[in-house]
Amino acid sequence: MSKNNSKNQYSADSIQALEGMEHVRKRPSMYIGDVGSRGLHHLVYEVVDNSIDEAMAGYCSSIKIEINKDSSLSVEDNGRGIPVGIHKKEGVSALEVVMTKIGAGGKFDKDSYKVSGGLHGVGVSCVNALSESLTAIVYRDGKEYEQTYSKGKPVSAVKEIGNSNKRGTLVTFTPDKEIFKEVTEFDYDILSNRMRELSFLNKGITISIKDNRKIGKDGNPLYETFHSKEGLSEFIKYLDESREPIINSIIKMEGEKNDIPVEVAMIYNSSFSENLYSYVNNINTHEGGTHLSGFRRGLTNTLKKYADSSGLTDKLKFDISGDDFREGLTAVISVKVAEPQFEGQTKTKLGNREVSAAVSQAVSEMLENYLEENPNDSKIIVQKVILAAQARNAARQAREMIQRKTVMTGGGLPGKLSDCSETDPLKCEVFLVEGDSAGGTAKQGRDRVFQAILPLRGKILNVEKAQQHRVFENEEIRNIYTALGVSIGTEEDSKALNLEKLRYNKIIIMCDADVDGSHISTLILTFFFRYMRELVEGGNVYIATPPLYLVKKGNKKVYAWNDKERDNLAKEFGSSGVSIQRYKGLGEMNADQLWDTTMNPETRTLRQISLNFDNSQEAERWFSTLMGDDVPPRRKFIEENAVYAKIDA
Ligand code: 0RA
Repeated sequence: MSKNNSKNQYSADSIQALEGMEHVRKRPSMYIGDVGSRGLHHLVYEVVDNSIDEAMAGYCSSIKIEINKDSSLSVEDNGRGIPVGIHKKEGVSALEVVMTKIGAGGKFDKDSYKVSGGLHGVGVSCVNALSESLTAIVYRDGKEYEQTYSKGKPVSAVKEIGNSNKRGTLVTFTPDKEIFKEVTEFDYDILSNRMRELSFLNKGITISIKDNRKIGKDGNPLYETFHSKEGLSEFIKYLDESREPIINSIIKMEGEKNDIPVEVAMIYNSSFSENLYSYVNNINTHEGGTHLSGFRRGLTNTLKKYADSSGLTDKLKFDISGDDFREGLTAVISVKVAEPQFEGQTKTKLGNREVSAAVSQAVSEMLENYLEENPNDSKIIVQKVILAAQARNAARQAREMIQRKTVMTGGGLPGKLSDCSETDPLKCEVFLVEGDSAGGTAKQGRDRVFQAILPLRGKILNVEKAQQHRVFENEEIRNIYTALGVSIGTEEDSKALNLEKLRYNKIIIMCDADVDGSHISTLILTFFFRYMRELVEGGNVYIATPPLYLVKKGNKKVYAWNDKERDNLAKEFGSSGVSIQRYKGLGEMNADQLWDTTMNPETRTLRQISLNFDNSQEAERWFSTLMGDDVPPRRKFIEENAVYAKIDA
């Protein structure tokens, strides 16, 4: 760099800034977590967070997201607009500072209460650094200003490009394909789910999302708009849409405790599962932390006190545990913390000690009031807790029975399991097959070295509707546990899994390719989702995809997996002499055919079931809709196989 070239006379600060931006490009994962799908979508959240901050400060009411045809993405808000005047310290426009200086964010605006922040709170400059191009447009003071950047570096100075009566900021960026090598396209569903969530967490803001790449049936681009007037209580309604509430209203509170803004909403439903969602500065704290433990403590203490004083628990012969207070509970906890410390493997566990007491106090006050004012509901809750405690006690006995049995028989495998000869679990897979007859074909067709077969009898128990002890008493389910080598439950955590002795790396659900078959797959998946979630999260659970048709002409035989493939093949084969065989069930195929189409690792297609932070909430809603209490749309969902479309990798 020539010293005489005045354009290149960077101040010490801007050299540092440049280095910061280059560091982001060198080590993107340090800033956005990863460079896969999560990281890509994280870019959007980072930009949107700035607009949310502007809304929280009271200056912005609308945020519009558009996925553009060229796969860039735009975020527009109607806030004050990022200032464009010269920044005193930096000597360039404030806009340029915000866009090119790591960690600049809105910090120079002391009044703004910046808490939303991305997962790492890195700001929009980081998005800029990771974009092959980014354009920022600011509408302010009757004017429209623009600056463009490439890989984080300004391509031009801030330019006034015209007059405007709008106010706000519009950022359009194209993620850099040199950085995001695997996934470069934004996923509408991922983004819209997050926008819905943000609208519940920040009531009053209107957030819309439009996908110009996808034209819907009405000829318009895919579009949704989210606006929540009530915030968390609407969130609860959404989460529990297909569950049946057992109390009259949603219990909620909103306020500040020790200067920490705390918002909580909860309800009890007739299900047996616990659904807690906790957020810190709008970030889903998947691993929980001090706010969540504060919530649990507040809930347990208050309900225990109430139950004891009600006399309803006098005759109980066993203790009520923390779990019992949360059976059938759906709750959302949202706190704002000025300097959050995130811990844990995925940095989604809140570590700030002071938050625990704040939430615990807030919850105790909220619940005490509610219980006092709603004696009928209070009684219902206490009775539910007692039932949960009784069921847990029964489940413990059932579990101890399994454990005893396992010890006595030296951990014997279920008689129905046809095991493989390989002993390294990493190389082994097990097929869970519907029915004994299909099980027989699979047993003949498999490679017995590394493939095991466990036939399951008919429809397995719907665990969504059953109490825990019924699940543990169920023979088919016990066979799954023993075959997989997974043991269950410790005294503290009745659903804790011990996966150390997992016997197969791949667990493959293989059912008929018809309505009944997909119902059975869904039942099995529900079991894994509720009772062996770690295996789903770990990517160990798969669904086999048997073909629907065999299209034949002479000695040409080709399989088809759907109607379109079948029709295309028929066309390709010519008009006459084509025969089409529809497989009604796995049992109709012979062993060779089953091997070729569905079991042979070289030729089969497995669908890996995936579950991560981005879709766990949706999965939760799907399973409760599909498998919970009677809801009309359920059957339709199952028939359309929608569950696969939604939760597949
Ligand atoms: C700093 C100061 C001011 C606004 C903003 C930042 C701001 C940043 C973003 C990012 C996206 N949308 C935004 N909207 C506003 C306001 C200073 C003033 O006008 O007094």
